Amino acid sequence: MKTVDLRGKNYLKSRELELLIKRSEMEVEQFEESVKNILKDVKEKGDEAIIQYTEKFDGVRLKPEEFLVPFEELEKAYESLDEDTRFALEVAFERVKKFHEAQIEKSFFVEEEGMILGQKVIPMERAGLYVPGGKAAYPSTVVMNAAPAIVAGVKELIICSPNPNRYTLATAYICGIGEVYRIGGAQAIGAMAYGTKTIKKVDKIVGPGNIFVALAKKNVYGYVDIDSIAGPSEILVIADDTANPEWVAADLLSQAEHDELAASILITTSEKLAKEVKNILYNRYLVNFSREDIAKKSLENYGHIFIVDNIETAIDISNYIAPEHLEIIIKDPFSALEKIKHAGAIFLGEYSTEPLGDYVLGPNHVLPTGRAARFSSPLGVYDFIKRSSVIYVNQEGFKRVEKYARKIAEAEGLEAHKLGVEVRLKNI
Ligand code: HSO
Ligand code: ZN
Repeated sequence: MKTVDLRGKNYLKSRELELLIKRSEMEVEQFEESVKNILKDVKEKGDEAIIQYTEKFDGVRLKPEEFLVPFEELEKAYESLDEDTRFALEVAFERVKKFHEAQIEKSFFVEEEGMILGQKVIPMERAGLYVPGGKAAYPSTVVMNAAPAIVAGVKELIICSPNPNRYTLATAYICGIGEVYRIGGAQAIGAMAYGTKTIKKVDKIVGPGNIFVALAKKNVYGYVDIDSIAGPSEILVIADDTANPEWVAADLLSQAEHDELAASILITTSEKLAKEVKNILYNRYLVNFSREDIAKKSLENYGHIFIVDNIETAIDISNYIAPEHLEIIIKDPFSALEKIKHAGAIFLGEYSTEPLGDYVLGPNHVLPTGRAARFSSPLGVYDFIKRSSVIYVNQEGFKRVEKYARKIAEAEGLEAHKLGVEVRLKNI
């Protein structure tokens, strides 16, 4: 973890900051070819291709009727969890759903003389949630992806996951998802996008995955909608001398433990805090730490402590980085809120630790990474709805605007457009 003193410097030009900004430019071309081939195969051969690739990559030969996890297995997984874990996941699901209810968008209609114009909000019919297999399968991510879809009114929600573990299955059960397929990788994305004999095509694919899954999602975009492509996690903590170094260090570590490429950044006005946080991280928390390897590499790769002259500078740098998670642990955190321009989630004050947000508070933990907070939002109900314009005009309304339409049709040289208006004019 690097400490960089930016006091009195042209901070936005610092080399370390540049390195952090460049972090999201991933090299992916090398896998593009093979992902495209897998997708093509799935499109052409359907279930047969799914069987082949599942055998090749996941080492299991499945019959099409074995793709679907029997409902009793979901029930069994649910019952296998200890009561406290089960309850915690149920509380999380309820809280996340409740929060997302505030995002529900209503249809609207405006009336003018002779016309009613509006917008009808309609949920997508069928969505697919990808859940990675193995260690990166988080039950909280199932909750965070499922809840907004359910609140939006998506009737058919399915999961694809290679070798789904019992947490994935139990959480599917808690979220009321009965259609879980034990397939993964680019082939699962292909199945959801194009449909096969066994797996019905979806309208939208969401959820995290490895590089193959991410590339496959990019490639099927247009056939179906997708969520954004998530990069490695990020936390940026802005803290002054009132912050507790143990708490700050723990929060930085909570991102570092996700991924070797995760970025944990502290920007502080306090030299003392900078020193203490680093000391606690390396001499206490990282000693005998279960995910020491990952966290250490992440801190070495992208861990930074920036010391700055004042909180305004800290906010300026944070806006430049546009972090996925931003914690503001200063004397009056609300005073900073107005100045924050780009961040996936903003945690205010010392008790608002990111893990609470990751799991139970309610706002979504699927957030824009790699500076995408400059132009995108947390996953939400709005990602699972679409809008249709509604148009009604009677003779009165027609008369009010018809001549303008005719004029524009003339300007565009579109004769039949003009005709559509003229044939009605004769009736008046
Ligand atoms: N912090 C992660 C989400 C997560 N944390 C899942 C624990 N489980 C990305 O926002
Ligand atoms: Zn997390």
